[in-house]
Amino acid sequence: MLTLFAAKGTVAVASQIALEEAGLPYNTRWISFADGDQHAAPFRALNPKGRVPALITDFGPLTETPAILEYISELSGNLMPDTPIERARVREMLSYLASTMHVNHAHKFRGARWSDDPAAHATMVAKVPETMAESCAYLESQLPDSGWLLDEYSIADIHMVSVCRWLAADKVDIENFPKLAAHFAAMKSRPAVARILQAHE
Ligand SMILES: N[C@@H](CCC(=O)N[C@@H](CS)C(=O)NCC(=O)O)C(=O)O
Repeated sequence: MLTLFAAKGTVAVASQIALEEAGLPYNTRWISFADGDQHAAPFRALNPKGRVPALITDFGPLTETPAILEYISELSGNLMPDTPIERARVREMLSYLASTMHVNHAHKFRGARWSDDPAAHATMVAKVPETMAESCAYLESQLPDSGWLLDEYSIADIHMVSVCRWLAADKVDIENFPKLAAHFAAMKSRPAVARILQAHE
C-alpha cells in the first residue's frame, strides 16, 4: 500500500489529488510544519530534504512532485496523454511548476534558504506578487480557450491546482487570468479535487 506524507497547505495537495483521481489505494500521513516535523529525525530518515510530499512505495520513499505524479500515472495507466510530444508537454509544465513557480512562491516564507539578511527577506516577500503574476501569465499563455492543458486530463492539470491555491495569499487576483481562473474552477468542481482541498482547510 502506498503512503503519502503530506502537510496542510503545501504542494502535497497535487500528489493527493493524483492518488484520488487514479483510484489507487493509499494512506495519508499528515505531518505538522508548526511542530517542525519535517526537520525531525523520523521524517528526515524518509526524506533527507525535509520536504513534503514523500510517497512511501514498496521500493522505498519517492520525493519531488513531478516524479511522484508521473509514478502515480504509470501505476494507474492514466492521467498522461499518449503521444511523445504531449507527454513531453506534460513534463514541461510539471518542471516549470516545480522549478520556477513553486520557487517564486517559496520566497515568501523560505527566504532563509537564500539569504541570512532580514532586509533581503523583506524584499523577497515584496517581490512574490510580481513573480507569481508573471508565472500566471505564462500559464495563461499555455492554456487553451477552454478545457484541460492538453486534449485529455493529465497530471499537469492536477499540479496546477497546488499553485493556484496559493495565489490569493500571494496577492495575485486569479480573475486577471481568465483561462487560469476557469481551469481552477473546473478543477475544484471535480469531486476528488474538492475532497482533497477540503482536507487542506
Ligand atoms: N521540489 C519539491 C519541493 C517540495 C517542497 O518544497 N515542499 C514544501 C512545502 S510546499 C516543504 O516541504 N517545505 C518544508 C520546509 O521548507 O521546511 C516538490 O516539487 O515536491
